[in-house]
Amino acid sequence: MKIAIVCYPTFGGSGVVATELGLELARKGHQIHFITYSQPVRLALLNQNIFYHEVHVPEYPLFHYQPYELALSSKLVDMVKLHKIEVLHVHYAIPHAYAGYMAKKMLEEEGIRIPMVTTLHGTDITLVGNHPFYKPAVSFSINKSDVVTSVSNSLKEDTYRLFDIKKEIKVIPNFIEINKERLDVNDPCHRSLMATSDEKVVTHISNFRKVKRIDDVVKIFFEIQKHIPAKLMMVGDGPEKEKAETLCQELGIQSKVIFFGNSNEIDKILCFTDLFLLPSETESFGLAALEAMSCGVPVISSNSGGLPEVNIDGVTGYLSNVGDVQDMSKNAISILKDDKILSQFKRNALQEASEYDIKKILPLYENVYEEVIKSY
Ligand code: GMT
Repeated sequence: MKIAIVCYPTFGGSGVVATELGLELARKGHQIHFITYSQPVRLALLNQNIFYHEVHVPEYPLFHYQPYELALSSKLVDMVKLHKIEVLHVHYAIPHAYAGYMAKKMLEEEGIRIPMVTTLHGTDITLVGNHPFYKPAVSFSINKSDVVTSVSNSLKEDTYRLFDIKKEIKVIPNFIEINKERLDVNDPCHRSLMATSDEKVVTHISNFRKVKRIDDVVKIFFEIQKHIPAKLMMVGDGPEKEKAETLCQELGIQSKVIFFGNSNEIDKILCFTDLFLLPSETESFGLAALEAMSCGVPVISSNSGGLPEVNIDGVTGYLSNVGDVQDMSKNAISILKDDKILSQFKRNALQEASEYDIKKILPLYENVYEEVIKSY
């Protein structure tokens, strides 16, 4: 199939999911066209099945805001015609579903009919999309999509609760490549660079936005290190990072906390991680938690949104109410203090992650494309 993928090319989960999906589809022989404003961060390789078409938005002083949706929908029209693309798959409703629908309508004027699959990722529904300024346009473009998928049951329910949606929403969970060569054989895990042999390694990875409750990450670690020798790896970048650094200084733990910034090598950090922290306010799925679990790392998380679907309480880690730093700390310590318990949680995490193996999830998307193309 010839598939166009529209996504945010950044480190955010939706962009990562869209890119990994495209790469795997290309490996299976489908022709994948990424259409976005810069090359997706995980798209290192362009090959005969992978194309990248950049959306340019020319600066013009008249515009206070440059019209990205217009440029994107025009680019979609051009690329569909040029490459005979059969289906549009847009990730993240805002503004991609809206621009995709406009492209569909423009193509229809020229006698070309093309279906659009929209995948909802989370903040496009629960935070941004729900804002009254966007809501009518988001409802409209979801209802106008030919197929709507969401990455968890929780997000599906939120979408029905928050919007007037008449379409069926199909849940296709996020995925992970389970058996991939994570580390270079000549460059194995560098745990000793980060921690001494008696120290446990705790990691958090995110875009450091408010919704991730970065303060809670630091406070949980503060409690852990009182009882267990430990280091905290903070991976990612965003608006809350500076505050987190200040909090570490105030608590006197700055020497135990390493801030990495954005990284394309999270496997190299997860390989020596003992515990992952994700105390988010809300999380439609929690891809970072799944990535940790796929490296055999148990998770301490909040119980909000789709997290309970991924992190199984008492099995792959523990769940607590949002903001309950005390409970999260207690649970973290209970896992880290005993190597036998820690090993069991690590095994469980890896086993549960295998349920989300890309090999199992990819055919679900392929079915969606095949069915919708057939129905057109
Ligand atoms: O987590 C973020 O803030 C980024 C956001 C995105 O759209 O890139 O992530 C959302 O989509 C991910 C991939 O489907 C999910 O794993 C995240 O849980 C979801 N984030 C939220 O719901 C806050």
